[in-house]
Amino acid sequence: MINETFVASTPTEAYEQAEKKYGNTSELTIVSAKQSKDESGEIRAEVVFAVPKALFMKKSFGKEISSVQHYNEEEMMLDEVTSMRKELEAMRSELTREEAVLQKVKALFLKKGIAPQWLDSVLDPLIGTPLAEDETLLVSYVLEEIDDRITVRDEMVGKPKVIMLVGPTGVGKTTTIAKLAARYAYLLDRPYKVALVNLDSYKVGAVEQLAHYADIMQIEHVSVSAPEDFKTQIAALESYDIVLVDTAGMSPYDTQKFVKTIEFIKSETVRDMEVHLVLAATVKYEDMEDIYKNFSFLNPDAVIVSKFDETKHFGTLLNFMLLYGLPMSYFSVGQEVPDDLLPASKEYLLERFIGDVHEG
Ligand SMILES: Nc1nc2c(ncn2[C@@H]2O[C@H](COP(=O)(O)OP(=O)(O)OP(=O)(O)O)[C@@H](O)[C@H]2O)c(=O)[nH]1
Ligand SMILES: [Mg+2]
Repeated sequence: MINETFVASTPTEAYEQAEKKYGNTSELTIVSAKQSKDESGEIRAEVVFAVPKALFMKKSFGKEISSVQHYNEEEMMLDEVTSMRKELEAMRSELTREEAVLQKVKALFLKKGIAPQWLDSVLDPLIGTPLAEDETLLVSYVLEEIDDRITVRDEMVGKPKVIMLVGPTGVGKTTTIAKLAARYAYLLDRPYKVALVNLDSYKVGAVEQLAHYADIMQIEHVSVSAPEDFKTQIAALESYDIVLVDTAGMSPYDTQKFVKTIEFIKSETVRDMEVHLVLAATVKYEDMEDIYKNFSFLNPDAVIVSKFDETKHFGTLLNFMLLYGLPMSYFSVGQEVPDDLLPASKEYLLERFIGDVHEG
């Protein structure tokens, strides 16, 4: 309750003032009433009413004090909740947009044959960055990452060496050996002295296939049937700049004998020996791991990509390079000996891959 004093010349007038203010006086209680004379002798009546606080606030200031407070608090809270909700919605829509862009780009590269683990390793750190909001930028970024991570091995013909080609059956090892022989012997800045060694003796017709190329090119050619003879043969070819060794194509399930042969040869050979794994560009995703398992014991120095002309899709091949980090040395781009061989080039491969990616 609030004690409110009404002053008038008579108590009746004071009462009337109270009545005027509050409409009716049923909620008011008279606390006191007194009459006195002021200095000029005028009568002065003072009536004090007890007025309920809410009523007093309402009639004096237009609003009840408690409802003013409530209104403000409620309004402030409501405002806060609304703005928080707006912020959350903005964040959520940003996240869902980012997520959608990331998923779309990931799906695109997955479809092209790039492994999910590799894609995650590249895309995850980008969550929350502006790159993740723009599909075109993100695609370019992934392509640049691929470009950064694949490598090419320079053609090093400066010093004498033995180059052995290994790889699955029918990928083009013998054909590539013939192309390389022609390249080194006739097509570079100067002719190199080249010899061919055939370790492929347990395949019918293998010796003849290589001998045929050697005869046409008039290049020295020997065939080794027992691994133990290999060392002697290589030593006998010491005066040659480049000795190219053809090996038997092995199905992934038939490698034991081959493994023993090559391990023996690697440990016995005194000259520098490079091992190039021949991998067809048409390699199937499911076969990749087996191929790597079967040939990684030889620590291949590089990969020769064959049958480049037989596909438009290079994702699986790129995936192999990304996962195993091997450099590429040559691309075989057709059956023609010696023309269809190129030194490996990232631009050449990526140009084709990018074309494929943009086709969607
Ligand atoms: N289209 C195309 N065909 C190729 C390429 N390289 C090789 N070939 C063909 O693939 C087939 C097998 O080639 P080879 O060189 O005998 O393969 P290989 O790896 O020596 O085979 P094995 O000794 O049996 O393991 C032949 O018909 C070649 O002409 C290429 O780059 N593109
Ligand atoms: Mg062969």
